[in-house]
Amino acid sequence: MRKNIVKEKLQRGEPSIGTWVAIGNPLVAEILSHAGFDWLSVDMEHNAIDIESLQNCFYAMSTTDTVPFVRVPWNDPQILKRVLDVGAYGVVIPNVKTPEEAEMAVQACRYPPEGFRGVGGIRGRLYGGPDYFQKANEEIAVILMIEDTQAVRCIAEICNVPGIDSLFIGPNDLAASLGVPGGYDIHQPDHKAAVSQILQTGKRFNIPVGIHCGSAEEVNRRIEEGFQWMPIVSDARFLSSAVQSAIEQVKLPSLR
Ligand code: 3PY
Ligand code: MG
Repeated sequence: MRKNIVKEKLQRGEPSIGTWVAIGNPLVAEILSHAGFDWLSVDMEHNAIDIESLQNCFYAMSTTDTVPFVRVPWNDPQILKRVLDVGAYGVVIPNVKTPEEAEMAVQACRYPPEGFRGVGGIRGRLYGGPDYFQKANEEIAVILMIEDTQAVRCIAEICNVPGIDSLFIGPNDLAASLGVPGGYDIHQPDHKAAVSQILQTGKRFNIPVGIHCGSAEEVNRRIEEGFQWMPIVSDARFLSSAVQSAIEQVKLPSLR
């Protein structure tokens, strides 16, 4: 089976970077996959992206070595089964709040005996290789999002669940659940304390931790702090900031 180079980096303690595919267009995904990211994560949680668009984005990414990840809409075994069957090499599962939810998420992504993922599908094997069924449990990365105070309170119990490849902090939902303003790179003290608690507990259990970053500067600082899995904003955000900055620099009289 094709190796999951991002999972290998996680296991070696190395950082990797990607971005969110929010637009859901295969050509956009293809352009991004040629840009040099380690992975791209198609965001089905907050965008108009269905399973067929996901598969088309995965086709586009497979013109490069960029590893195909997806953030599913929710922690739902039916959805997890389908995104894995169309070739996801990593799944990002939103808002996992308890060890029981963590266990269900991991088991939904693993074939028996480690889990209860159903056997079937075509593209996983076409992309991964003929021994997909034998090796998928080893290669597929399961990333659980920690973005609620309930999860922070039981973070050690969540880390005790076997088979988690990384935790990943959603700064905005975590801020909402703390009742503080959202954004990236939040310096509000309660938010910083929660982020630090998740990172330190992950380190104690030898589980990598990631966080969604708002800029390359933030990524660099997060790497220094020991974070390992970092999306930088999204395709939509990259597009709009490049367009805004170009328009601001044009010196047409009407735009001055
Ligand atoms: C959040 O900030 O809540 C996220 O889910 C980021 O991906
Ligand atoms: Mg979130």
